[in-house]
Amino acid sequence: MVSLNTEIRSDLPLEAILKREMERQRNKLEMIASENFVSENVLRITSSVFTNKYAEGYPEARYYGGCEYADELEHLTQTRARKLFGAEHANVQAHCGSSANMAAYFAAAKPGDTILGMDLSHGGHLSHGSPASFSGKIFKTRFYGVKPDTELIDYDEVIRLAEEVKPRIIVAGTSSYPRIIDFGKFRQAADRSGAMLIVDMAHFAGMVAAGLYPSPVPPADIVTSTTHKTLRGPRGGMILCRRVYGKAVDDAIFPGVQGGPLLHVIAAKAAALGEALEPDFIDYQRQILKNTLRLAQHLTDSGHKLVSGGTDTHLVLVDLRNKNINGLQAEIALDKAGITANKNTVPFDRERFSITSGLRLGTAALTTRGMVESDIDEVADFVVGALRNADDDGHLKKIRDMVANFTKKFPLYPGLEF
Ligand code: DSN
Repeated sequence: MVSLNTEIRSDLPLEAILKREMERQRNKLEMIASENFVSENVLRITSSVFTNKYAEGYPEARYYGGCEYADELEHLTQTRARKLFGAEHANVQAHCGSSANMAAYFAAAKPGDTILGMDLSHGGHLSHGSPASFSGKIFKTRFYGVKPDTELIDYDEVIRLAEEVKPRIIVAGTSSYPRIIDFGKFRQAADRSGAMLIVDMAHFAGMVAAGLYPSPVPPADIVTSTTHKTLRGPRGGMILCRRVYGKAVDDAIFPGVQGGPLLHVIAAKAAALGEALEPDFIDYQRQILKNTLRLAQHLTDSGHKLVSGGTDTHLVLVDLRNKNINGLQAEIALDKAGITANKNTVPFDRERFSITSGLRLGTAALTTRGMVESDIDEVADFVVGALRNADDDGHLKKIRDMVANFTKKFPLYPGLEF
């Protein structure tokens, strides 16, 4: 007879994988700028019974019965998202950042219309018009970038291109740009060209929530985000917009792009948004900024060139072209030393995306583990040591042992098996 499990059956091969992943997260330094560690509460709620429920549609307008608590849940999550970001309308169903962006584009444009986005190799994102993504296949695309001398966004070029191309959509938002974006300039470009302004705030949403980064809500018409980066929620997406675009955005997510929402993830988004509304979330974001500045200082002092010369955010982008090592080699060396990070193109990079000349480093996850500036001093020593000794496996192993010892000071999910 097939029945509901009343006890948890052991599945040894699967459990072994989960335990190894837990140990990896515990024993290594997580410096991927787009990753974080959710609270134990968010982790618990991500695996709630809402994983069992279908709820296609929206509160009070579902295509399934039994959605009364799903409705309450979605209302609560929307309310928290609106409150946290001061938005008129929130859609919390997007499964990820790319589906949030896809829905935002469909709400604002028709296939074949033109999107003006940031060049991927200058810090943009695949879903901002890259020919490799749906965005570059469905829409016509043009790109702006950074200035060669300052490596800051060339706002004059944004305005000039907007006036020339008359795009339907201008996308502002980045995945490896370490500086604050001037949304006022983008609004100006949108107004002059009659475009809709969509801001993808995925990377810096946590800082926006804390009031430490200028809010795009407004001046953007539509704002998309993931919920798992600096916002420190479950893996997922979200869209905020002016009320006037609410129906178009909702229709674009469902039935336009997605089917049933992931209610268990929406529940976890509610928990994370609740945490972000607490005053200590501002302290957390402040500490991220202090930690990144300290990391930037160490890297600069040790002769590493940082794109744009520094950072205003949770990440730095190291330009390795003066160091006789490429991004891939750096990523591998750091990994051997117990540090997880990713290779990344730098502006005007001549290397392929699979190699790159840069290394992106973030501090959001380290800060969640409780690290402050004095800890970042040690982290920076590990990073610089690994970059300097990238060919020396013995040295990298020594750093890895030191890292494993160091991370013990910052317990991660104590008591949890996986
Ligand atoms: N892949 C994410 C990042 O690492 O920035 C963006 O989607």
